[in-house]
Amino acid sequence: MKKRLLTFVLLAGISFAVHPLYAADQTTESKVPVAHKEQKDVHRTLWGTKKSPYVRKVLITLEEKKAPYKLEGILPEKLLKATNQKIPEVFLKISPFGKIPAYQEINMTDHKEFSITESSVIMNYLNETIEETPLRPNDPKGNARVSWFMTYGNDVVAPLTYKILFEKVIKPNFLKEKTDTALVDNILKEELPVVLDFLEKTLADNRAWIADTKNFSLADITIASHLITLSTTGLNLDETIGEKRPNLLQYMRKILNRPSVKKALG
Ligand SMILES: N[C@@H](CCC(=O)N[C@@H](CS)C(=O)NCC(=O)O)C(=O)O
Repeated sequence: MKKRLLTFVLLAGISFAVHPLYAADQTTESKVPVAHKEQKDVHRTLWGTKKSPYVRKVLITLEEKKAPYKLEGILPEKLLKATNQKIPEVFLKISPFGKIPAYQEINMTDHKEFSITESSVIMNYLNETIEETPLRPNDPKGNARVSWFMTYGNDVVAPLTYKILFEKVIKPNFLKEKTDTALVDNILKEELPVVLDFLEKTLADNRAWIADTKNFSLADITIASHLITLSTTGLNLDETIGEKRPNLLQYMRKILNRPSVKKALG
């Protein structure tokens, strides 16, 4: 019964999670005023593990922003419980549902604390409050495309890649349950190819970045973070994408070579 509840909650988490041909006058500045001074003396802590695709999204964002931060290693509450580990009270304060990632910052000037969960919310907050390397374009259309691909990544890509992670890694290693290999095979043969074909078609349109922005954006971080999950489950990412999707292959290689991504994965 306990196991069933845990499985349900984890799967519910999935559904929560679940996306330079640009106008010449595109600037890379965020329209949202940046709280420069306020953000200078801020201590940031990210709670989670590098193995989580949602934590990965925030880690890459922090690295792109060149923002100092501390990664406080922790598993989600459900997995801590399943493995009889202590759940720090402070973690539940900043992450009321015990999910990761959870983000916390302390302003060292006035000692005020702020915390928030939900990977996309954290990413947007970091982008709005840290001036370095804007990760959303300034024009409304480009910005809307970034939001669209972030949503597609979280609502369509992640439920598939996370299910594979759940079956191949979480179930055998944490829940002591067997992998449903038929389910994984079906995702790999039937469901994932539809997503990969869509991404290939999108990139074949001669665009450098998934949301057709001039620069790397939160959309790229979202899509790539969820696809990288495949390699953390023991699959070969290149082989899974396949030679018949050359644009997606090249796109993922380009992203995997970014220092921010290397650091987030390292
Ligand atoms: N929508 C959330 C999803 C986060 C999420 O589901 N994280 C997983 C770990 S990868 C988790 O904490 N699962 C435990 C749970 O669902 O209780 C986000 O984007 O941050």
